[in-house]
Amino acid sequence: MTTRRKFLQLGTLASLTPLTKAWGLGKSTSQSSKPVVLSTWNFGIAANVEAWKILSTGGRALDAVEAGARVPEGDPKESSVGLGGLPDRDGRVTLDSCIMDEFANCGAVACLEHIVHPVSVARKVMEKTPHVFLVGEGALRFALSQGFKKEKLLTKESEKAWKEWLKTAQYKPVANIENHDTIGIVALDNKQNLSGACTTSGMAYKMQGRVGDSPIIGAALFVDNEIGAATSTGVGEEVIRIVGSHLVVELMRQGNSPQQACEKAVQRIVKNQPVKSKEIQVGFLALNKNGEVGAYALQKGFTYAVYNQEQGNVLLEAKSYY
Ligand code: SD4
Repeated sequence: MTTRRKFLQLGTLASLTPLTKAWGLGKSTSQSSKPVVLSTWNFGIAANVEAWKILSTGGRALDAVEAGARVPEGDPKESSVGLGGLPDRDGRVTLDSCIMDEFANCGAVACLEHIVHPVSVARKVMEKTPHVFLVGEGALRFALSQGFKKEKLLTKESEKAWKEWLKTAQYKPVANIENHDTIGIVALDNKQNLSGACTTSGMAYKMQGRVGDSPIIGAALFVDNEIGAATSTGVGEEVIRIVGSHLVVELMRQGNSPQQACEKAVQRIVKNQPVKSKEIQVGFLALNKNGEVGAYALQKGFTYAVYNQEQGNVLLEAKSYY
């Protein structure tokens, strides 16, 4: 797993660039830098590379975000997304994912087991069913009917970590910011269309059946093609309480820059949870129609990757409230 500690050693992989300089954050410039893609955490760099192959050749943002999310999903070394994700307290790897396009079409799955690429199942829900959201056994059955293969997602490493955890079985549903990471990815394509996707294995050792923000449209992901797109990571319960990504997009609609919108959403969490917010991590990413980006988190250490033509693929650290 690439931890945020290792992020500090990633100098050769991607340059750390001061946010305000590189991305014009906070400016109300109409200067367009499309296409652009941004993704959460260090694995955002690799996710962006796949997304960029599509965006840079004139492809659709929807295809780009799906391709990007599939990267950490399929990486057994990432213990927080798909294959190799840390299990719930009963040893079951259950995945949550959603996707949304420029027409407000959306699809989602939650508590999905045995499928390496839940984002692609979410897309099938969006495209092949009259529904938005399938969960558990029904989601699995649907995935299998669409040709997805049933696989074992619990790797030796994850099983070992789970067995170690079982010795004390201490569960604090607060951020231990090393025990969960989610791929959230939003993109703007050449035609100026926006899309986004989000996938996670959720909080490690969660209660069976627990679902966080990641598959919930409006919470961990929202796209409004007139305005912008947003995604979140961190303790999902706090994001759900403020319907975070929808809030960020609506704040942009009111005239806030992506950066201001992310900051106001995080401040809302602090206002709701003045004590708890000191101990947990939540981060937001936002992208508007002009290709401007924003990022903000409760705590230090929220990294994300941005890729566009001018800057290439850069790993940045978001500013934080604390
Ligand atoms: C969840 N938001 O299940 C996810 C976890 C996460 O970084 O984002 N971790 O609550």
